[in-house]
Amino acid sequence: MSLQLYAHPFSSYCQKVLTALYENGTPFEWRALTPETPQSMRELSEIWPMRRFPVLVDDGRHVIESTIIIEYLGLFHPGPVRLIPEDPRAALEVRWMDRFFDNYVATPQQKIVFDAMRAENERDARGVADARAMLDTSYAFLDRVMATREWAAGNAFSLADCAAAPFLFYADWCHRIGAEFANVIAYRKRLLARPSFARAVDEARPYRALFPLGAPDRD
Ligand SMILES: N[C@@H](CCC(=O)N[C@@H](CS)C(=O)NCC(=O)O)C(=O)O
Repeated sequence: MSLQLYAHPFSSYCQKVLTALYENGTPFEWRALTPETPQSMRELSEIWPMRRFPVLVDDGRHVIESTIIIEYLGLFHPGPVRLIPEDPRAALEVRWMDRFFDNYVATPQQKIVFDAMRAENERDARGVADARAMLDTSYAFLDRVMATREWAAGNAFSLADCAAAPFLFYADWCHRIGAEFANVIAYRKRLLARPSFARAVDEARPYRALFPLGAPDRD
């Protein structure tokens, strides 16, 4: 099999790529970054010294960054579901919403999680407060966008929804989406019902104890 994915099932960025792979039933080999397979982490360090994941390897070619991996899959391993529209104008909206979810949902959400993993005396209270404020701003913005859309960039499921699914999933665990943002809550539910993302969530269930803030008893 030519495609190998270095990933951890509980990682949000990995779930973003897994959702894209499952959308198209694209076959790949797991290189799981779990304690049982330390060799995979050693290989990842050699491929990508930042040791961030996921990383895709295609017949020896290294593809890094979740968005680039999904773009790459669309170009070199396309399936029936087109996650980036052919029309460049429509694609621009998809790419913009993908950036929105990465920069303004995943980044503050990761800040809160990584802070909770630090020793008490190394925590950054101001940074976490800023991250929570950014999430509230993002929820409010997204609520207006989703008032007229089924999926993040319109009527078709896309790259932007692959990003939104895990990022809103964990953002809500870190900083609950307020009841006033009914469109965001409904969108998050639609994402959870999408079979590709539901599969990624199910595969990650055994790892919920790893969530540093304590995983809520839902989803
Ligand atoms: N910009 C990267 C972000 C990847 C990322 O932050 N992955 C997390 C897992 S969700 C990670 O590698 N964490 C390990 C670390 O920070 O050392 C992407 O889009 O792939």
